[in-house]
Amino acid sequence: MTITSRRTALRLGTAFAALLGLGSTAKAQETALLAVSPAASLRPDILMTGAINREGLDLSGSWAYSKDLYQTGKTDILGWAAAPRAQRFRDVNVAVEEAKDKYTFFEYDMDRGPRMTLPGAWNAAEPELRYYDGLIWFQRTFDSKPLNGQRAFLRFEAVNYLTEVYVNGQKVGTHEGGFTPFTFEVTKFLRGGENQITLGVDSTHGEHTVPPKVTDWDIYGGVTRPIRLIRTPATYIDDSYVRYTEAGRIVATVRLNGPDAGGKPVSLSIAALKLTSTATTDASGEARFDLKAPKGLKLWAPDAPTLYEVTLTTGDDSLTDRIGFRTIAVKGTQVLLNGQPIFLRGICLHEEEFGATPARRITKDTARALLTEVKTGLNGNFVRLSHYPHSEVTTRLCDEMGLMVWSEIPVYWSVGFGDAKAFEVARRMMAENVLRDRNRAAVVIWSVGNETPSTPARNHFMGTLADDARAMDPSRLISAALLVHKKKVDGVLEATIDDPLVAKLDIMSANTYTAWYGNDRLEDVPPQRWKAPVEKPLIFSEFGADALAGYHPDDRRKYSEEFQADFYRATLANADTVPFLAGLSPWILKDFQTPRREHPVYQKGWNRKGLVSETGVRKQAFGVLADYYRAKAAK
Ligand code: GCB
Repeated sequence: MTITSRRTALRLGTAFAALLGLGSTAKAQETALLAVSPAASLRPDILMTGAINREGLDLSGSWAYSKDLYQTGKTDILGWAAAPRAQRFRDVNVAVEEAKDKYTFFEYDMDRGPRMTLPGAWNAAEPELRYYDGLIWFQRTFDSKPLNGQRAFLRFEAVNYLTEVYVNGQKVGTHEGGFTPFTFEVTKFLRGGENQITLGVDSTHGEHTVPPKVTDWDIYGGVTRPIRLIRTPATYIDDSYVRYTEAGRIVATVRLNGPDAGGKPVSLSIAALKLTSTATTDASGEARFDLKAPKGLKLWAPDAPTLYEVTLTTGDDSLTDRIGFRTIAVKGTQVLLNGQPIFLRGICLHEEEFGATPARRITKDTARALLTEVKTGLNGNFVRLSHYPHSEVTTRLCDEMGLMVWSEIPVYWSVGFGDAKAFEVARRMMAENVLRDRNRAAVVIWSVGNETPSTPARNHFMGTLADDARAMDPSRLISAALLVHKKKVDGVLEATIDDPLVAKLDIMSANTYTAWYGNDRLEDVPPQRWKAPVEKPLIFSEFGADALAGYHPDDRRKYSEEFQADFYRATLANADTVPFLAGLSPWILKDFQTPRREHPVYQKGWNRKGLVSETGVRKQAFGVLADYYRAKAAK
């Protein structure tokens, strides 16, 4: 399929599925809508919100690994249980066992196998793993001191995609989803001294997964974010949700986990505001605070991203977080931050650090390098963290640096909208994302997905996600990057947002590539008309054109820096004509890796729509957008 026909297909909704050979699936989806379990059932038993601020044993470093493309460590031939000789998670020393008896043999040995440094996607670890898409086992040991009544947890910030966790040969749990944190209690699995941890990580995607198999980004399989062993008292603070309301109040919900969770005092204090309060948990372990915000409180905003240290204490457990207070709302076609209209001067970002061989190694430094280009380079105040939850390091840095965030889950293109498994996975992912980041002032928008064809099944699926997000966090806005219908009326392009999902959204967002995909030309872009059925703000959630850094042919053709700059000029001129436009997040800050893009001259495995190259070289369009945002900021 050509790119043009893909675009057309996307615009035609179900026709897209037909083109991908999914016609019958799409039809089946039309018939029955999936049952919706209560949102409360999506909440993991253990959340450990803010775990990043707890002390812990960091398991980053060298791990043994074993490739297992045919999943022999999980199942043997004909679907039988895996043969013990292939079970990588066993708590044995293979060489010692082999030495005992000449008939004993194994078909793996983690100790004598290769090693990889984690965290970091495996793509970049070894040339032979560049496009590996399957199961890999990881193993290491760590020491644990006696727990003496404490509890122990393994906290995973993200593993892509399906993870089985074993401690000392015993299965601890399974998690699906490549971008959200999960925590397993391992109190009863640990022993004093040396312990072994094994992970089976399967990167494959298919009809039940979120995202689906085909995306426009790299595989990035493996352990992409840190893993830590965390200890807590028997009863500890598992979750907190602290926010500022339009009525000028600081409202918080704190949830304890443990044998003494009910009827226990919890204190909340913000030393810089001289604010301290105590509340007692109810029988379910939840304490609520509703306090008048002191006069001196400085609200968080991109120009002044004030954060306060908020400390929660109960019994022997105490947790401090840096939290900003602000409100976000829509009024008519405007977005209001702290009650004032604000234009979102943004850009999209994939989770990929600068460099020729990225591995999704997001540290404070690699995240800062990207975000500084947005904040000071482009004069931005907003990032769309597409198309999945990015590292907590990034959202916390956005809090610090003053960048509003659009946070999204990978409900992307042809997810199985009629598939109960995909529905459950997506809903859990949304819960894990919202519950992780609802204390981040920077996060202003939860997005329920990107470029999905409108069908009853999809509207139900994504509408439920919008309801879920609102139920868990009524203090933020909901959006989704939508497809728009375009046609020429009297020779002028008309783009209409007529997606029924809009009813569930606070902000309409449109991905628009007029004059890149399709047959339209640059001169068609500035006069393009935008129509919407309702009075809501619109964001251009994507627009962009590929350009190879350093490519300057005389005729300003596609793939040249000049074409990309002209494309930006044309689309920004069009943006200026849309009265209900409240923001922009063009596609994209940096060129990024994707197996979809294999033009041997211009792409070579990279989507070139970055305003900077993979190594950070700015293209001409960077300056066009930076000037536009500078002028917007001055207004
Ligand atoms: C889109 C997708 C994004 C792609 C981009 C492109 O609409 O949302 O994931 O990478 O277009 O470059 O085509």
